Amino acid sequence: MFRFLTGGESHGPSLSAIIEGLPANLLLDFDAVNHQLKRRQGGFGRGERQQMETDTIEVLSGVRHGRTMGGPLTLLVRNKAFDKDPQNWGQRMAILPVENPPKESQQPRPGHADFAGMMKYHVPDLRPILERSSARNTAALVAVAGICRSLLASAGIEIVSHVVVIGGIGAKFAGKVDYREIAARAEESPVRCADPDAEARMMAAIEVCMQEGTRDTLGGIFEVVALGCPPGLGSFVHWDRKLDSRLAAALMSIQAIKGVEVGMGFGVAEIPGSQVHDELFFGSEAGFTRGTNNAGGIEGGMTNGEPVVVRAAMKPLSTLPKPLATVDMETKQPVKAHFERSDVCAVPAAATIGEAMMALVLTESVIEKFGGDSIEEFQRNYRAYMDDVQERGFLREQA
Ligand code: EPS
Repeated sequence: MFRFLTGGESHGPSLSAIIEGLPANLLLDFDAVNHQLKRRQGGFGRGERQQMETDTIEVLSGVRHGRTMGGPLTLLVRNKAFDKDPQNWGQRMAILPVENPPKESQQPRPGHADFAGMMKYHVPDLRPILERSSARNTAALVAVAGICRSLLASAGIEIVSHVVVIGGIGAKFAGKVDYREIAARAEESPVRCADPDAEARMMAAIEVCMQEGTRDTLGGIFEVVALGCPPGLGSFVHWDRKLDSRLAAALMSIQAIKGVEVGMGFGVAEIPGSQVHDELFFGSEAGFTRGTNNAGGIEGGMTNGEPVVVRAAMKPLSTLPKPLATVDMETKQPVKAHFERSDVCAVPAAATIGEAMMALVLTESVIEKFGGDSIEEFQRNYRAYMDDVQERGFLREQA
């Protein structure tokens, strides 16, 4: 069984994770994990915090000579903000009691976890709520997923992403979509958008929100695609074994995500079934093929061999530079919401976090399907299954 937990606060000493259930002897690539962490920190519209951090992992257990040993992996991503500003965060986030802790905000941000969190955890200020609810924790998730990508690669799975909307400005693609090409173009784009025209307009919109008079935040939509998934990941037999249900939960768990679509998504409500479902063909060269992929690679809660396509909508960040009206939790007087600093737009970063969440779900699914205590056993099981599928006419070359 694959499982993991993360720990850590945004301004505490570090983020951490313990991962269990990866097969032994899996060769890891720590540079590749650090590259994923760097991608998460990037994107036009990110704030000052990212200039303070250079997120990298430290591995404290479970690995020997670059390979997993079968026991739990312990990972650490240090918060440089904590070390760089010990006077401030050393006091605010001290593990041991301090004599005169600095006064903290009691002015919850509409849209953030602050208000409900203060009720739920019976605390007098925002600090304990904003620290753990912060999207900073996604660095730990990206680190875990970065490790998992080595296992996914051994099962032929690659995960890419791109941004399709920022602040209402949408990318347009003509003709058949080549996801690798789109991902390569997105990787070069400051807003992770593969359409140059939309990219320019998205950046202009973010720039407007950076200006003093018009300061604001912007949301958007990103698309995450898994290429090379073997057919049959997930299952139709129970609600919690359906792959689309797991992916929706995983994507929805990212801070600020308000909607998730699989394939054609909400578009299926607009047109008749004859235009929605992906017809099946067979050719002696190509094996089974489809003309379309409106299902987003998932039918009956299982991968069908097509690219798995998921989109998520992110709301504009609720830490607003021109704060909204709120109420001081102590005095009950109307005040402006808490603001220290914020990203103007984190949609490009969220796309890479979406990749990570998909990687975590697919890791769980491939381990369920192929199992094995060692990577050798895992790959034997994978190959035996794929040989069987291929013998029955299925070729898994994907667009
Ligand atoms: C983030 C770090 C945080 C926020 C952001 C994500 O840093 P700080 O709180 O020091 O500015 O910039 O967190 C949120 C969006 C949030 O809602 O809390 C990061 O590393 O991604």
